[in-house]
Amino acid sequence: GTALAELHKLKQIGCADCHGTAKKITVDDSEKGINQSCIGCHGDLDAVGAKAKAHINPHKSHLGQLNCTTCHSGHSRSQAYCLKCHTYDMPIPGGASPVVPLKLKKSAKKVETADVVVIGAGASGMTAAITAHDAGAKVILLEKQPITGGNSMLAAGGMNAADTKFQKAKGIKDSVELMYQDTMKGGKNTNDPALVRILAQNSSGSVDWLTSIGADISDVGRMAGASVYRTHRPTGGHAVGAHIANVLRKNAADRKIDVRVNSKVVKIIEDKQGRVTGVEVEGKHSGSYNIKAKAVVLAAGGFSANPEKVAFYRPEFKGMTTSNQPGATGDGLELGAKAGGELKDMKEIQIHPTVAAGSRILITEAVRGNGAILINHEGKRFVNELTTRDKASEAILQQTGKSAYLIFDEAIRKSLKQIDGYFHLELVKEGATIKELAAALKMPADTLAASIETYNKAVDAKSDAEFKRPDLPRALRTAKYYAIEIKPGVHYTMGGLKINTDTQVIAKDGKPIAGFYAAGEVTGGVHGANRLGGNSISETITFGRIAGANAAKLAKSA
Ligand code: MEZ
Repeated sequence: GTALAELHKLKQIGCADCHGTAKKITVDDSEKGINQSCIGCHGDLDAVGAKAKAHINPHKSHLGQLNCTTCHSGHSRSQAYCLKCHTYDMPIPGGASPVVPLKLKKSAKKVETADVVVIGAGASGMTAAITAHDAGAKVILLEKQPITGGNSMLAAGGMNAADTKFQKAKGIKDSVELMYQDTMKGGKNTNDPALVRILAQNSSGSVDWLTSIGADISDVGRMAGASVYRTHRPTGGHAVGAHIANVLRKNAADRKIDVRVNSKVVKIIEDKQGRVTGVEVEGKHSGSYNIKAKAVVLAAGGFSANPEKVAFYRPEFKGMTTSNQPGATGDGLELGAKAGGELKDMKEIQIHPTVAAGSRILITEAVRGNGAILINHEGKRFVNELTTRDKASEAILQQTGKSAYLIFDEAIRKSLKQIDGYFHLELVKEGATIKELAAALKMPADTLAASIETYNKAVDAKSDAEFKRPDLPRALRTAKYYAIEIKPGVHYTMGGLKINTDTQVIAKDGKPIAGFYAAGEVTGGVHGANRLGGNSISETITFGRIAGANAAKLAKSA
């Protein structure tokens, strides 16, 4: 194989064309300079994507604007980032090259300074960084992955918030108290009540904040375990995560916040009194360096994509697929624990009932929220589709093949834009009639037809006597009819670092660790034993804002 640098040379494109003419070639960890060279010749991701003919187009993906070097490497093997989760046939120039990493001369270990360092560039981290910056702090945001967005980028269904202007405009009656009660009940009352109060009280303000910085979350749907329509998402029912990640990225870029990808924090540094004073970073090209900071915000996410860690805490989940991005390995939890933080609820790992069988693609709960039903291989309904995730997953695992089908019709398809993506990914089976769909699924047609008929009558009667589904938004009567085979998969880790309502990390002695804040999935306590769908994005924005504001306040007072 030939590495990309060699392929360029064959076309008379020399080192200086990509790296400039400086005597000593240096590449920054985020590879910004080299990416500008790629774009200068080839055009940006959108321009290249527009030319591509592939059905699954890596230049036009849900990940948004990536660096070219996320997939293309000049001196070692290139590989589409998509293949870390998907199994498409996705050849890439330089993909067969031998791995001979270029040895760049690393400079002597340096020490930088910042007011606030944020670890992890998912929604919590980006929100904290933007908030701290807006409060006047000099911020450095560090991300170990080659792209920003974290797991938030994959969030599908929406963001829960109570008593918002969008609910009011739609005549939906909700309250902070009801969101609090639903969240506590969903978490089996093991949540930290003070944190749940903060989540519910600030949720509407967080929707306003996101809207004020350019997000569209005006559509409101319903998720399992919620008493009312409370899940905010983009108009038409597009996925929330990719949209929010793009808005946060743009806001960070517009403010010229120092965001560094390929930059892994390997240690949180403390002084003799146990006060957090900075971080040690391992940069992809620059090697090891330290950043001295007045406050550190840890927002490094959970560990659903770390099968060993999942199996350690929950042996029964061994071998299960995950819906998470590859960086969700839980290193942040270890960093926080080594810096003295107490871990709680580590065994509380959430299984999402509907991951497309044989894949890592989450089929959003919003499909059920908008009316889809769950049918087993024998053609029968078997559960209230809007029960909490733990109960729905348990019910699916008891069915033949430990899987089931999500069944919906054209009306449901049209009600939720995200569903188009599942067609694009060829996950959907269909039939012009229920009989045809049953044939495609090799399922007894009479049983399937009878199950759908019984369900439709329940919708007409506004009462589901069989399974007590609390919301029956649509009967399934509009051809075509569709099915996606789903299996439960590891989706979210409720446990993590103990924090207080100011997002300060709490040590084993029960006292806050000075200078150390945490927000998002790396923390434990907000969700108790079971998180409600839509509460994660809500948590990331609310607690990210609190962490950013408090870190900046501390930094400015120091
Ligand atoms: O919060 C979630 O995990 C969520 C809404 C997932 C989904 O099914 O879309």
